Amino acid sequence: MRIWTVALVLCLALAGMHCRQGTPTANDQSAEQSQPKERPTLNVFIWSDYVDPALVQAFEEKHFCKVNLNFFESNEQLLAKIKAGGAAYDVLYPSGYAVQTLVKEDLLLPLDHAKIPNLANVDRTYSNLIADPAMKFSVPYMVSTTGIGYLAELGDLEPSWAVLGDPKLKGRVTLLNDIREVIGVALKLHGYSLNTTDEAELAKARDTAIAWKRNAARFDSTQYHYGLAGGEFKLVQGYSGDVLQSQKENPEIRFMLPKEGFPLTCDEMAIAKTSRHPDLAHAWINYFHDGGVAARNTMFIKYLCPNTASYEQLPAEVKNNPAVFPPAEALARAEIVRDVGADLAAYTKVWDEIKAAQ
Ligand code: SPD
Repeated sequence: MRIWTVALVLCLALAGMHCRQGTPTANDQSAEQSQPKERPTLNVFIWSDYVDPALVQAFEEKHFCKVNLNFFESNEQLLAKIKAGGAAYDVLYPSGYAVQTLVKEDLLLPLDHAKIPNLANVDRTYSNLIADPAMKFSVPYMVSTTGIGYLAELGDLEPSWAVLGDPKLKGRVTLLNDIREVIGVALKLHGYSLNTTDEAELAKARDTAIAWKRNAARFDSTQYHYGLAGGEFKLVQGYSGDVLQSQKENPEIRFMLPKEGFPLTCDEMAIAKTSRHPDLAHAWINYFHDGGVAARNTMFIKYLCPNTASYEQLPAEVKNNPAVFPPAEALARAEIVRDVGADLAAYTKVWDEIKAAQ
Protein backbone atom coordinates (compact mmCIF):
# COMPACT_ATOMS: atom_id res chain seq x y z
CA MET A 1 0.00 0.00 0.00
CA ARG A 2 2.80 2.37 0.96
CA ILE A 3 4.64 1.53 -2.31
CA TRP A 4 1.49 2.44 -4.31
CA THR A 5 1.11 5.72 -2.46
CA VAL A 6 4.75 6.70 -3.15
CA ALA A 7 4.39 5.75 -6.84
CA LEU A 8 1.22 7.86 -7.15
CA VAL A 9 2.90 10.90 -5.59
CA LEU A 10 5.88 10.49 -7.97
CA CYS A 11 3.57 10.22 -11.01
CA LEU A 12 1.67 13.34 -10.04
CA ALA A 13 4.94 15.23 -9.50
CA LEU A 14 6.28 14.17 -12.93
CA ALA A 15 3.01 15.11 -14.62
CA GLY A 16 3.21 18.56 -13.01
CA MET A 17 6.79 19.01 -14.21
CA HIS A 18 5.74 18.05 -17.73
CA CYS A 19 3.00 20.73 -17.68
CA ARG A 20 5.42 23.46 -16.64
CA GLN A 21 8.18 22.50 -19.11
CA GLY A 22 6.09 21.49 -22.16
CA THR A 23 4.36 23.49 -24.88
CA PRO A 24 2.23 26.19 -23.26
CA THR A 25 -1.48 25.61 -23.28
CA ALA A 26 -3.90 28.21 -24.66
CA ASN A 27 -4.31 29.50 -21.11
CA ASP A 28 -0.56 29.74 -20.62
CA GLN A 29 -0.23 31.60 -23.88
CA SER A 30 -2.78 34.24 -22.92
CA ALA A 31 -1.10 34.55 -19.52
CA GLU A 32 2.21 35.15 -21.32
CA GLN A 33 0.67 37.66 -23.71
CA SER A 34 -0.75 39.60 -20.81
CA GLN A 35 2.76 39.83 -19.27
CA PRO A 36 3.82 43.45 -19.76
CA LYS A 37 6.66 44.04 -22.25
CA GLU A 38 9.65 45.95 -20.94
CA ARG A 39 8.92 49.65 -20.50
CA PRO A 40 10.92 51.83 -22.92
CA THR A 41 12.99 54.59 -21.31
CA LEU A 42 12.65 58.11 -22.65
CA ASN A 43 15.83 60.08 -21.98
CA VAL A 44 15.12 63.76 -21.50
CA PHE A 45 17.91 66.36 -21.32
CA ILE A 46 16.49 69.39 -19.52
CA TRP A 47 17.32 72.39 -17.29
CA SER A 48 16.90 71.69 -13.56
CA ASP A 49 13.61 72.56 -11.76
CA TYR A 50 11.91 72.86 -15.12
CA VAL A 51 9.04 70.36 -15.04
CA ASP A 52 6.40 69.31 -12.51
CA PRO A 53 7.48 65.78 -11.38
CA ALA A 54 3.82 64.73 -10.97
CA LEU A 55 3.29 65.37 -14.69
CA VAL A 56 6.31 63.25 -15.56
CA GLN A 57 4.86 60.40 -13.49
CA ALA A 58 1.45 60.81 -15.16
CA PHE A 59 3.15 60.61 -18.59
CA GLU A 60 4.96 57.41 -17.54
CA GLU A 61 1.66 55.83 -16.53
CA LYS A 62 -0.21 57.00 -19.63
CA HIS A 63 2.48 55.83 -22.06
CA PHE A 64 3.71 52.80 -20.12
CA CYS A 65 7.30 54.00 -20.12
CA LYS A 66 10.02 55.24 -17.84
CA VAL A 67 11.29 58.80 -18.10
CA ASN A 68 14.88 59.49 -17.24
CA LEU A 69 15.50 63.19 -16.57
CA ASN A 70 19.10 64.33 -17.12
CA PHE A 71 20.05 67.91 -16.29
CA PHE A 72 22.28 70.53 -17.88
CA GLU A 73 22.98 74.05 -16.64
CA SER A 74 23.69 76.03 -19.80
CA ASN A 75 23.11 75.85 -23.53
CA GLU A 76 26.85 75.51 -24.05
CA GLN A 77 26.92 72.40 -21.86
CA LEU A 78 23.99 70.92 -23.80
CA LEU A 79 25.63 71.73 -27.16
CA ALA A 80 28.98 70.26 -26.13
CA LYS A 81 27.32 67.01 -25.02
CA ILE A 82 25.18 66.62 -28.13
CA LYS A 83 27.99 67.56 -30.53
CA ALA A 84 30.29 65.03 -28.86
CA GLY A 85 27.72 62.30 -29.67
CA GLY A 86 27.42 59.08 -27.73
CA ALA A 87 24.72 60.32 -25.33
CA ALA A 88 21.39 58.61 -25.97
CA TYR A 89 19.02 61.51 -25.37
CA ASP A 90 15.57 61.61 -26.92
CA VAL A 91 14.15 65.02 -26.00
CA LEU A 92 16.27 68.17 -25.63
CA TYR A 93 15.45 71.62 -24.20
CA PRO A 94 17.75 74.13 -25.96
CA SER A 95 17.06 77.86 -25.87
CA GLY A 96 16.24 79.46 -29.24
CA TYR A 97 19.83 80.38 -30.12
CA ALA A 98 21.03 76.85 -29.35
CA VAL A 99 18.28 75.39 -31.57
CA GLN A 100 19.82 77.33 -34.45
CA THR A 101 23.22 75.77 -33.75
CA LEU A 102 21.78 72.25 -33.48
CA VAL A 103 19.88 72.67 -36.77
CA LYS A 104 23.00 73.97 -38.55
CA GLU A 105 24.90 70.93 -37.33
CA ASP A 106 22.10 68.56 -38.42
CA LEU A 107 21.64 67.17 -34.90
CA LEU A 108 17.84 67.39 -34.66
CA LEU A 109 15.09 65.19 -36.05
CA PRO A 110 12.49 67.00 -38.20
CA LEU A 111 9.19 66.95 -36.28
CA ASP A 112 6.18 65.03 -37.58
CA HIS A 113 3.33 67.48 -36.91
CA ALA A 114 0.73 64.74 -37.37
CA LYS A 115 2.04 63.26 -34.11
CA ILE A 116 1.75 66.58 -32.23
CA PRO A 117 -1.88 67.72 -32.67
CA ASN A 118 -1.54 70.00 -29.63
CA LEU A 119 0.68 72.28 -31.71
CA ALA A 120 -2.65 74.00 -32.42
CA ASN A 121 -2.48 75.31 -28.82
CA VAL A 122 0.89 77.07 -29.24
CA ASP A 123 0.44 80.81 -28.73
CA ARG A 124 1.76 82.50 -31.90
CA THR A 125 2.02 85.85 -30.09
CA TYR A 126 5.46 84.71 -29.05
CA SER A 127 6.58 83.75 -32.57
CA ASN A 128 9.14 86.57 -32.59
CA LEU A 129 10.88 84.81 -29.71
CA ILE A 130 11.03 81.47 -31.42
CA ALA A 131 14.06 80.47 -33.43
CA ASP A 132 12.00 78.11 -35.56
CA PRO A 133 8.49 79.66 -35.98
CA ALA A 134 7.39 76.94 -38.43
CA MET A 135 8.26 74.43 -35.67
CA LYS A 136 10.10 72.27 -38.15
CA PHE A 137 12.60 71.12 -35.52
CA SER A 138 11.48 72.59 -32.20
CA VAL A 139 8.40 73.59 -30.24
CA PRO A 140 8.39 76.42 -27.67
CA TYR A 141 8.30 75.16 -24.08
CA MET A 142 8.69 78.07 -21.66
CA VAL A 143 9.47 81.75 -21.88
CA SER A 144 11.76 83.11 -19.18
CA THR A 145 13.26 86.46 -18.26
CA THR A 146 16.51 87.03 -16.41
CA GLY A 147 16.33 89.51 -13.57
CA ILE A 148 17.30 90.07 -9.95
CA GLY A 149 15.91 87.99 -7.09
CA TYR A 150 16.42 89.49 -3.64
CA LEU A 151 15.30 89.37 -0.04
CA ALA A 152 12.63 91.91 0.90
CA GLU A 153 14.81 93.01 3.86
CA LEU A 154 17.00 94.88 1.33
CA GLY A 155 14.12 97.35 0.92
CA ASP A 156 13.54 99.34 -2.25
CA LEU A 157 16.45 98.51 -4.49
CA GLU A 158 17.56 100.61 -7.40
CA PRO A 159 16.18 98.63 -10.38
CA SER A 160 19.58 98.32 -12.02
CA TRP A 161 22.10 95.60 -12.80
CA ALA A 162 24.56 97.76 -10.86
CA VAL A 163 23.24 96.21 -7.60
CA LEU A 164 25.26 93.07 -8.44
CA GLY A 165 28.36 95.07 -7.52
CA ASP A 166 27.00 96.61 -4.30
CA PRO A 167 29.85 96.25 -1.75
CA LYS A 168 27.34 96.06 1.14
CA LEU A 169 26.30 92.69 -0.31
CA LYS A 170 29.80 91.28 -0.72
CA GLY A 171 29.76 87.48 -0.56
CA ARG A 172 25.95 87.33 -0.46
CA VAL A 173 25.39 87.64 -4.23
CA THR A 174 25.39 85.01 -6.98
CA LEU A 175 25.79 85.26 -10.76
CA LEU A 176 24.44 82.74 -13.24
CA ASN A 177 27.07 80.31 -14.46
CA ASP A 178 26.20 81.18 -18.04
CA ILE A 179 28.34 82.94 -20.62
CA ARG A 180 25.53 84.75 -22.46
CA GLU A 181 23.60 85.70 -19.32
CA VAL A 182 26.50 87.26 -17.37
CA ILE A 183 28.15 89.02 -20.31
CA GLY A 184 24.66 89.89 -21.61
CA VAL A 185 23.53 91.79 -18.51
CA ALA A 186 26.92 93.53 -18.16
CA LEU A 187 26.43 94.72 -21.75
CA LYS A 188 22.91 95.90 -20.90
CA LEU A 189 24.20 97.90 -17.92
CA HIS A 190 26.32 99.92 -20.36
CA GLY A 191 23.45 100.37 -22.81
CA TYR A 192 24.72 97.87 -25.40
CA SER A 193 22.94 95.02 -27.15
CA LEU A 194 23.39 91.67 -25.44
CA ASN A 195 24.11 90.24 -28.88
CA THR A 196 26.88 92.70 -29.73
CA THR A 197 30.03 91.48 -31.40
CA ASP A 198 31.89 94.76 -30.90
CA GLU A 199 35.21 94.09 -29.19
CA ALA A 200 35.34 97.33 -27.19
CA GLU A 201 31.81 96.79 -25.86
CA LEU A 202 32.64 93.21 -24.91
CA ALA A 203 35.80 94.39 -23.14
CA LYS A 204 33.81 96.89 -21.09
CA ALA A 205 31.28 94.18 -20.17
CA ARG A 206 34.18 91.90 -19.17
CA ASP A 207 35.56 94.48 -16.72
CA THR A 208 32.12 94.97 -15.16
CA ALA A 209 31.57 91.22 -14.85
CA ILE A 210 34.99 90.82 -13.19
CA ALA A 211 34.03 93.45 -10.59
CA TRP A 212 30.73 91.61 -9.99
CA LYS A 213 32.55 88.31 -9.66
CA ARG A 214 34.75 89.82 -6.91
CA ASN A 215 31.58 90.85 -5.07
CA ALA A 216 29.83 87.50 -5.51
CA ALA A 217 29.95 84.24 -3.59
CA ARG A 218 29.98 82.17 -6.76
CA PHE A 219 28.64 81.48 -10.25
CA ASP A 220 25.60 79.24 -9.89
CA SER A 221 22.70 78.41 -12.20
CA THR A 222 21.09 75.51 -10.36
CA GLN A 223 21.19 75.93 -6.56
CA TYR A 224 21.23 79.71 -6.13
CA HIS A 225 17.46 80.03 -5.57
CA TYR A 226 17.62 77.54 -2.70
CA GLY A 227 20.42 79.64 -1.18
CA LEU A 228 18.27 82.74 -1.59
CA ALA A 229 15.28 81.06 0.07
CA GLY A 230 17.47 79.93 2.98
CA GLY A 231 19.06 83.37 3.43
CA GLU A 232 22.61 82.29 2.44
CA PHE A 233 22.38 84.77 -0.43
CA LYS A 234 20.59 88.11 -0.32
CA LEU A 235 20.58 88.94 -4.00
CA VAL A 236 20.94 86.79 -7.11
CA GLN A 237 21.00 87.11 -10.86
CA GLY A 238 18.30 84.60 -11.69
CA TYR A 239 15.71 83.19 -14.03
CA SER A 240 12.15 84.35 -13.37
CA GLY A 241 10.62 80.94 -12.60
CA ASP A 242 13.50 79.80 -10.37
CA VAL A 243 13.12 82.91 -8.20
CA LEU A 244 9.33 82.56 -8.09
CA GLN A 245 9.66 78.88 -7.10
CA SER A 246 11.82 79.93 -4.13
CA GLN A 247 8.93 82.08 -2.85
CA LYS A 248 7.16 78.82 -1.88
CA GLU A 249 9.83 78.32 0.77
CA ASN A 250 10.39 81.99 1.56
CA PRO A 251 7.59 84.45 0.72
CA GLU A 252 9.97 87.36 1.52
CA ILE A 253 11.63 87.07 -1.90
CA ARG A 254 11.18 89.69 -4.62
CA PHE A 255 11.96 89.69 -8.35
CA MET A 256 12.72 92.71 -10.52
CA LEU A 257 13.60 93.38 -14.14
CA PRO A 258 16.28 96.12 -14.32
CA LYS A 259 15.62 99.40 -16.10
CA GLU A 260 18.59 98.96 -18.50
CA GLY A 261 16.91 95.94 -20.09
CA PHE A 262 17.18 92.18 -19.60
CA PRO A 263 17.49 88.85 -21.46
CA LEU A 264 14.33 87.16 -22.68
CA THR A 265 14.52 83.54 -23.72
CA CYS A 266 12.23 80.89 -25.11
CA ASP A 267 13.44 77.39 -24.27
CA GLU A 268 12.22 74.82 -26.75
CA MET A 269 11.56 71.08 -26.97
CA ALA A 270 13.34 69.22 -29.77
CA ILE A 271 14.12 65.61 -30.63
CA ALA A 272 17.71 64.45 -31.01
CA LYS A 273 18.47 62.95 -34.41
CA THR A 274 19.80 59.86 -32.64
CA SER A 275 16.63 59.38 -30.53
CA ARG A 276 15.85 55.69 -29.91
CA HIS A 277 12.19 56.42 -29.21
CA PRO A 278 11.05 59.11 -31.65
CA ASP A 279 7.33 58.23 -31.33
CA LEU A 280 7.46 58.50 -27.56
CA ALA A 281 9.44 61.73 -27.88
CA HIS A 282 6.69 63.19 -30.11
CA ALA A 283 4.09 62.03 -27.55
CA TRP A 284 6.07 63.82 -24.81
CA ILE A 285 6.07 67.12 -26.74
CA ASN A 286 2.36 66.73 -27.50
CA TYR A 287 1.59 66.02 -23.83
CA PHE A 288 3.24 69.21 -22.59
CA HIS A 289 1.09 71.25 -24.98
CA ASP A 290 -2.17 69.80 -23.73
CA GLY A 291 -3.94 72.84 -22.20
CA GLY A 292 -4.50 71.23 -18.78
CA VAL A 293 -0.96 69.85 -18.57
CA ALA A 294 0.58 73.17 -19.66
CA ALA A 295 -1.48 75.02 -17.00
CA ARG A 296 -0.42 72.62 -14.22
CA ASN A 297 3.19 72.85 -15.33
CA THR A 298 3.13 76.67 -15.36
CA MET A 299 1.55 76.69 -11.89
CA PHE A 300 4.34 74.45 -10.61
CA ILE A 301 7.48 75.84 -12.29
CA LYS A 302 6.25 79.46 -12.62
CA TYR A 303 7.46 80.01 -16.17
CA LEU A 304 5.26 81.18 -19.01
CA CYS A 305 4.18 78.35 -21.30
CA PRO A 306 3.05 79.89 -24.60
CA ASN A 307 -0.08 77.73 -24.81
CA THR A 308 -3.42 79.47 -25.43
CA ALA A 309 -5.50 76.52 -24.16
CA SER A 310 -3.79 76.79 -20.76
CA TYR A 311 -4.41 80.46 -20.01
CA GLU A 312 -8.05 80.15 -18.94
CA GLN A 313 -7.08 77.37 -16.52
CA LEU A 314 -4.51 79.47 -14.69
CA PRO A 315 -5.46 81.05 -11.37
CA ALA A 316 -5.54 84.88 -11.30
CA GLU A 317 -2.41 85.10 -9.11
CA VAL A 318 -0.38 83.37 -11.85
CA LYS A 319 -2.08 85.06 -14.82
CA ASN A 320 -1.65 88.50 -13.28
CA ASN A 321 1.86 87.97 -11.98
CA PRO A 322 4.12 90.31 -14.00
CA ALA A 323 7.10 88.05 -13.26
CA VAL A 324 5.34 85.18 -15.11
CA PHE A 325 3.57 87.23 -17.82
CA PRO A 326 5.69 90.41 -18.18
CA PRO A 327 3.54 93.40 -19.16
CA ALA A 328 4.15 95.23 -22.45
CA GLU A 329 6.12 98.04 -20.77
CA ALA A 330 8.60 95.49 -19.38
CA LEU A 331 8.79 93.53 -22.62
CA ALA A 332 9.76 96.75 -24.39
CA ARG A 333 13.06 96.61 -22.41
CA ALA A 334 13.67 92.92 -23.15
CA GLU A 335 16.17 91.60 -25.66
CA ILE A 336 16.20 88.10 -27.07
CA VAL A 337 19.47 86.20 -26.84
CA ARG A 338 20.45 85.36 -30.43
CA ASP A 339 22.94 83.01 -32.04
CA VAL A 340 26.08 85.08 -32.70
CA GLY A 341 27.57 82.41 -34.97
CA ALA A 342 31.35 82.42 -35.28
CA ASP A 343 31.52 85.51 -33.04
CA LEU A 344 30.81 83.23 -30.09
CA ALA A 345 34.61 82.87 -30.00
CA ALA A 346 34.85 86.51 -28.85
CA TYR A 347 32.35 85.77 -26.04
CA THR A 348 34.26 82.64 -25.05
CA LYS A 349 37.51 84.61 -24.81
CA VAL A 350 35.86 87.23 -22.57
CA TRP A 351 34.21 84.49 -20.45
CA ASP A 352 37.55 82.74 -19.95
CA GLU A 353 39.06 86.05 -18.82
CA ILE A 354 36.20 86.59 -16.36
CA LYS A 355 36.57 83.07 -14.97
CA ALA A 356 40.36 83.40 -14.67
CA ALA A 357 40.30 86.82 -12.94
CA GLN A 358 41.16 86.82 -9.21
N1 SPD B 1 15.86 76.28 -14.03
C1 SPD B 1 15.40 76.50 -15.35
C2 SPD B 1 16.15 77.59 -16.04
C3 SPD B 1 15.78 77.74 -17.46
C4 SPD B 1 15.75 79.13 -17.87
N2 SPD B 1 15.99 79.36 -19.23
C5 SPD B 1 17.33 79.37 -19.62
C6 SPD B 1 17.72 80.55 -20.42
C7 SPD B 1 19.19 80.50 -20.77
N3 SPD B 1 19.60 81.65 -21.52
